[in-house]
Amino acid sequence: MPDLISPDAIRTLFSRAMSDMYRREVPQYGALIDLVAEVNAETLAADPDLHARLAAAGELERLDEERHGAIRLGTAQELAQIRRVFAVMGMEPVGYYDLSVAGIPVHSTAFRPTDGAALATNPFRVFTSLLRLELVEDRALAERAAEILSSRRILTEPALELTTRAEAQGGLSASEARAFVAEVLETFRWRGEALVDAETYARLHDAHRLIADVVSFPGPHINHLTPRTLDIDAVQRRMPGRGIAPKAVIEGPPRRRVPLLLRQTSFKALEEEVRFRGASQAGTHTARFGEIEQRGVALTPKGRALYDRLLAGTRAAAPIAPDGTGAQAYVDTLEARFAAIPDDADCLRREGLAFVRYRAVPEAAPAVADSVEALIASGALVADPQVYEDFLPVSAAGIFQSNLGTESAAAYSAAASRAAFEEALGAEVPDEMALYERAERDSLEAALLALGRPDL
Ligand code: OOG
Ligand code: NI
Repeated sequence: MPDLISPDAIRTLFSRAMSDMYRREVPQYGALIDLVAEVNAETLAADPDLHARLAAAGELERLDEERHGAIRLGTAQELAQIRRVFAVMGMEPVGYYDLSVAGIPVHSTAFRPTDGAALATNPFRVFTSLLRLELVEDRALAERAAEILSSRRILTEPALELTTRAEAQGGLSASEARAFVAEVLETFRWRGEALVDAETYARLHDAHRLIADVVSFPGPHINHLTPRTLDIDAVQRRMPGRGIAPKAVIEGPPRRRVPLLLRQTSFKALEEEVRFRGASQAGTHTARFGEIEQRGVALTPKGRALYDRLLAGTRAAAPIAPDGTGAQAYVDTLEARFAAIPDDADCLRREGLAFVRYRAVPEAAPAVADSVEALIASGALVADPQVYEDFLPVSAAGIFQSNLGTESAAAYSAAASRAAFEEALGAEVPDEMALYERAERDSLEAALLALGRPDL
């Protein structure tokens, strides 16, 4: 039996290899990484409190490593295989996202680490979408697409073998892990060789650009990798200076002193050369793009309901035209409406709007304390905001739409189908809320124990 390395170490190898590959494939990604590193360093230098808070919560180490990617899969078999591959790296499916309401024929989950230690080591996540051919009206075209997809194999033989070995052994050795990462990288590499001829591509593209992107190529090329910034507004402002054109508005909540959930912005997909089957001349496809994110505190179901209501109200009151007209009015409306959520970490906790993670500072323990609140007031019990580790369906739809160029797409009438997604995956997708709840509860229990007050 070989010496096995941890799934966290394999995930870090993989996340770095993906980043290196994407840097070579999409030079603008490298420019964005450099810009984000610069803004993060400036933000930390200008805000010693933030620096101290992130350091104490163990969040500083993960910052430079932190990124998420996105892939789009064609079949249930592909999704089931990818689940096994990600499991080797300690990534589990979390959450169900229905994008059909925004006119995008997919449903999705996020593969990510779930326990606190693994998240602190490297929170690499992959937003993974599965094409829903049943939503395509042109049934003949849907059948043709299914046929094309049925013959492709997205994993190399060695990748499959090493996945099976990891399952049998309960992990991989260091050398096996290196081989595994190199093989799995092949699945996500961009290949300009289409599986289809130009005419089939055009028909798929006319049905939906996303369908052409999923079906026409040999595998699920990684379509973006997203670094985490501490100040998304600063990065957005400086992007044009680096030759990068961002979308009109930042998705998600407005700028706040205590950042909420997730804010994201992206730059448009690149036009890339493609060789279609049987064609003498190269064609083009727009596939890959760039994105940045700023992560804030995870909201409780109560906080999330408030967020969803305020966002929906803003979108109805101040819609943005596909050409970006109305962006400023939208931002103003968003900021005004979000005043309904307190912008103070302690208020958010006390009002049950945000999830926290507790830690003990025994040196500060008071002689007497008759409640959790008293311990918090004394400084012996600290409540750090829990980082939101997931995605937001409305934001994800906005990101899809801006890089697909389908801002005005009408919703599909079919309902969400979590059950069908779980069947394809071969597993249930846990609700993300349960994970934050458990982390809060477990951390409180451990901190009270450390303070000698398990009775509270
Ligand atoms: C995924 C778009 C969603 C996010 O960060 O919300 C996304 C895709 O375009 O495949 O990446
Ligand atoms: Ni993304």
